[in-house]
Amino acid sequence: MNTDEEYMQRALQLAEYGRGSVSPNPMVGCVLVADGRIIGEGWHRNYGGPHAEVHAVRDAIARGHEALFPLTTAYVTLEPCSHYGKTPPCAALLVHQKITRVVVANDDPNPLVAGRGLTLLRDAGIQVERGLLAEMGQKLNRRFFTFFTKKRPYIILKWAESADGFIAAAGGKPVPISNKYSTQLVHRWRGEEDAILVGRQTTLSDNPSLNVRHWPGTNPVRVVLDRRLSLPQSLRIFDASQPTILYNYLKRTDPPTLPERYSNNFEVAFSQIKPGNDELDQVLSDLYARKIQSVLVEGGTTILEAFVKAGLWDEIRRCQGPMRLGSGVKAPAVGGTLVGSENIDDDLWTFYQR
Ligand code: AOF
Ligand code: ZN
Repeated sequence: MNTDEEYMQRALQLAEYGRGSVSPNPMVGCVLVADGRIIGEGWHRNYGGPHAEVHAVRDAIARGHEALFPLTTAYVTLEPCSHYGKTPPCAALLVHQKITRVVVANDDPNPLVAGRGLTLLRDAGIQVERGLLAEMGQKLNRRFFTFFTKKRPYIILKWAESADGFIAAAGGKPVPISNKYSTQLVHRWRGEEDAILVGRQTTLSDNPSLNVRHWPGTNPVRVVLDRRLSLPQSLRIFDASQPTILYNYLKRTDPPTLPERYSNNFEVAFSQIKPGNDELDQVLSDLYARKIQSVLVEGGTTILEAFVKAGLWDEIRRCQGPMRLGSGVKAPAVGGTLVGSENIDDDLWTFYQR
């Protein structure tokens, strides 16, 4: 006989199998238990596909355990949904199958659900318990939860600095600071987030592609702050190989009325912001409206510092390379709580959370 906690742990483990294929949906797992044993298991496998509860119910039926449903507790990592989305409501399914008790880790912050799933269950006389291993569930779907509760993408700041704390040489000249294994890691991270953001100066001096090359993965949306639209079209960000949004003061235009120099480039979208102290908020609100759940901020210092100062970040991933530069552009100061560190060859990575 296992405890509620152990079953929820199993549900969280199942949820994890959805990583990489369910976004922007959350990873969700479900375990059905009757008579002290697991009669069915499931997880949300891919975006647009059946939810965790549906897979678990089907699994139990396939194993011939349908008759046990009136004795069953469902352990679900997220509040069962109440809406007709790409699939019918999971809460209705559990009611229909006469499940007697439902234990959830987290409430669903999606306004389409937001408590209605639990109400639907309770109204049908099902015993509902919330918050079991809630912290683990929060961590698992931290992008999803941040997006809906803070109405902005989950923000990860990432940079590499020299052993003596410089992010670039004097004059902003880029110098390779981290090793090739760190680069590979960064490319993996790029594939894990919806968007990647850089400023004008970095775009001009590094001419970055902002894509995923050294690891399998999906390219993120490129987000570039180019207030006066002064970046030359010869830069890689204009190569139309992946969606790119340019935040600027000048115009919000979309094809086919793009300015002449961008006219062949339909992957570039323009989004207007107004000059002011809240420019980052404006950018983040627009990204939220575009349903971008997470953003990796890759620099440069001015942008990174602006995010740090405004308290607009959720994670910092800092790489310290072995060499000393002696002078140059100071790296931003880290904040928050140190949550881990890792040596990758001669690079030291430290991870912070707010
Ligand atoms: C559940 N079980 O396994 C998941 C849920 O577009 P849809 O129909 O797939 O709905 C997506 C929303 O449903 C998602 O934003 C979240 O609120 C909820 N996800 N709910 O009961 C699941 N993945
Ligand atoms: Zn559902």
